[in-house]
Amino acid sequence: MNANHPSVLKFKESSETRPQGRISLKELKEIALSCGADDAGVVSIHRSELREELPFIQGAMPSTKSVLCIVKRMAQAPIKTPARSLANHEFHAATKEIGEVGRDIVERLADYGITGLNTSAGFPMEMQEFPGRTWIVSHKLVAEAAGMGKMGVHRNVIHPKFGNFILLNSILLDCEVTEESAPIDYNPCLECMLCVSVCPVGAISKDGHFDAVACLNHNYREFMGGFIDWVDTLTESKNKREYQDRVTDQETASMWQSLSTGPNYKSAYCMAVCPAGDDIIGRFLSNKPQFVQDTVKPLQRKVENVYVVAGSDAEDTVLKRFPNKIVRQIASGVRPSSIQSLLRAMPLAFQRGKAKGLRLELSIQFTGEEQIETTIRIKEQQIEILEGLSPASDLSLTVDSKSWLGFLAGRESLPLMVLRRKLSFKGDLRLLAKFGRCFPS
Ligand code: B12
Ligand code: SF4
Repeated sequence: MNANHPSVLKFKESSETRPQGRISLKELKEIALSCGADDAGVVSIHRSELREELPFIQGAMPSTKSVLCIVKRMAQAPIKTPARSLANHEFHAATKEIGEVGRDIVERLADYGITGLNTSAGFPMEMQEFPGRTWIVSHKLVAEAAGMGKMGVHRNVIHPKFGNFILLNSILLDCEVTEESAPIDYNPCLECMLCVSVCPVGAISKDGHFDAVACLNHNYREFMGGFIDWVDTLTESKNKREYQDRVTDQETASMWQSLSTGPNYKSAYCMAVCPAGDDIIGRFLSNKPQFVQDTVKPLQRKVENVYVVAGSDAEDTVLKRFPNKIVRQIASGVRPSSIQSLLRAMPLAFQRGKAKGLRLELSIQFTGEEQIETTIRIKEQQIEILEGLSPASDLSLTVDSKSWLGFLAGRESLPLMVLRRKLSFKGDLRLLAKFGRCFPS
């Protein structure tokens, strides 16, 4: 390198006036608010709450030392109305806005000699990881650590003042901040269970269990797995008539709308009815029956398509609790691309309603491309994925990993796999059907 290069000389001369890459919490918050955030907090990446996020944060920007969480309020009325086109308009507008707020903050921080990486509020995400973790940083975990609220029964973060009518974004910073934000010392969630009562697919349970796959299948019908399933349906249909038997014109037009204007959610009812937060709670506390009448009932009574996988807990919920809604059976479109991702996804796909009274242990030795030994235990409507092979299992399989993924995707059959020596077993193979009922897809 030429030590007398003009750029090198200029850099050396500026050592006195150059910004030092330091900032206080107060300054950082002021910048965030002046750029349009409604609230903000900052935490070090070494905070215990972010332990599991650390590799992903450092993967995106290795020099990260702290993370700034920004909050953007959303308008309540469009989210509460049964007209989902208006809710979607609000979600898209607020997502765009919070992304731009993040960009502006990053630009301002450059004046302090600080590098910031504005992560994505929603999409785009790292789709090569699908159906695994596609997001870079979990905004909800950063928000909780940075004192921006707590997750309620419905798993959305509830801000103490704005309630759950907020979107979140995280900005990775290459500087330490003189002082950190602290978590709030109570949960704004009132445990009123209105979110439980309104979710059309029963994704939210009183005991805190969240059926993410049920939400994904219905709410995200026109994104990700839902889109894959639509493409499968389109390509599998022999002709126009068969396609029209499976997909209504309204559904095709809705898919066009999602592709052209941004993906449209089908629900978000849990967010619509949540009365928590200082700015929201008044209307609920002053007249609860009226609040339910105005906010909850119109969503429960709405006649609409609800997308569920056949044999899922979600299907049972719609049939039992929402006879006015129309059950549309779909496939999840989620096909694990490796045994590792399959094992990670199993607890998410597990339908505890279908596991009632079931006590089963299955051990599988995967061979070939992915050599993994695992035992899957279903007991008391819970699932456990253990390392290694248990000798006490009800059924033991030895199976070629690639063939097993092919079987799950509907490309391979069990009898042929046995004939071709891709699968051998000890125990009653019929138990697989009982096991499979807990994972409808
Ligand atoms: C994955 C994801 C989803 C998934 C899973 C939801 C969830 N509870 O995590 C699905 C597709 C179901 C979803 C739906 C919605 N989401 Co979302 N989503 C995310 C995302 C990308 C990551 C969430 C996360 O951190 N999960 C991990 C942990 C912290 O969450 P958890 O609840 O403890 O864990 C559960 C799930 O994550 C699940 N899980 C674990 N691994 C995986 C992997 C996959 C592929 C899936 C699907 C689920 C899953 O298992 C856990 C136990 O049930 C964030 C954006 C981001 N980059 O952070 C937005 C985010 C959480 N979503 C948001 C919103 C607004 C929604 C919807 C309202 C969208 C809509 N308009 O309908 C619904 C609400 C559903 C609900 N009640 O949670 C907001 C929430 C704002 C707030 N106030 O908290 C976020 C923060 C986006 C943003 N920029 O503001 N979402
Ligand atoms: S609707 Fe009620 S139970 Fe659900 S998150 Fe909000 S306050 Fe908590």
